[in-house]
Amino acid sequence: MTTDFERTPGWLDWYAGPSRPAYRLPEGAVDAHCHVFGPGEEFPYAPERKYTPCDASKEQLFALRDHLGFTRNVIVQATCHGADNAAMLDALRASGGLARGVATLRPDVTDAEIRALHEAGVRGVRFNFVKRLVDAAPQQDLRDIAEKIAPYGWHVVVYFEAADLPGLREFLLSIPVPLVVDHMGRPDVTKDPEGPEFEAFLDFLRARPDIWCKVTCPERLTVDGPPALDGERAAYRDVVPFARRVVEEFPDRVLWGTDWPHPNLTGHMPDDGLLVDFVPHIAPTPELRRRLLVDNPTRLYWPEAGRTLS
Ligand code: 0GY
Repeated sequence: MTTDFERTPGWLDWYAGPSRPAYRLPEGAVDAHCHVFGPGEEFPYAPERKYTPCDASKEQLFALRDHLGFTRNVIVQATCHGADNAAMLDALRASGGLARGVATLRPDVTDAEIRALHEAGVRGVRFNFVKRLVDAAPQQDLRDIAEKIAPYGWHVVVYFEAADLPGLREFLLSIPVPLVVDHMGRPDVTKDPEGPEFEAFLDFLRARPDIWCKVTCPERLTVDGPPALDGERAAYRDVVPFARRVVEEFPDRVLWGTDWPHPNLTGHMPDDGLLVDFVPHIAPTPELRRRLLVDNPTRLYWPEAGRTLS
């Protein structure tokens, strides 16, 4: 076990000074998947964590939001903070209503605690099934949590890898609230985007009209590596056909976010400006981009404001 002051070996610092995207984000765009980490001295990392990140504060996140041209953030609880949502809540409170949150809960959470989280801006709970990040939770615990959040209109964010979908599919489809899938269920992008594995994922999205998908994390999924600055700020090309299929088939149920500060990347740390430039490659029309970046996340996280929010 590492201490708060020893980072996991191989961990890279987040990319300071990202470029300004060539693609100009539409007014009201939401970064619908990002994190805050610590600072560890104020918000200690969880004893059960599988990695220790570098600190990544709310001030740094809000500065990135403004630099890239986003209006709002959805801050997702990461496993290194376990079920202690304090750092995320602190960021929500400091955001002046410009951030919503996704929490991690224990099954014994009380209704009063959920109500307080809702008032602070939490709108979802995350179930993480990625084995390198968490020990498996009993499905009954997850069912209990889903039932407790249902009256608040929250959704469940699920993070799993493509190989685990067949075993999880039935359980996930039985969860009685909307689902949001992180990072397209982590497809193996060396496989055919029209092949059986990704088709099984699309079939999962087709199974219920309230399953949403984050078409995020080309920097995690790529095997070709980061884009070369070849004059057109090239996208993560091997990931594009996967994300584009999802955007085109489910234009009203897709979300996008940076995943800043990119936990657990050891190969390369992405330039968030270049990540934003991935978006026009996967959402090729202004209408698709408006839905992906503005309408869909606003409907899910700020439904009271609808499209009048600017
Ligand atoms: C992500 C991805 C990762 C980490 C976590 O909660 C987490 O620690 O989700 C990952 O390592 O793939 O979206 O933050």
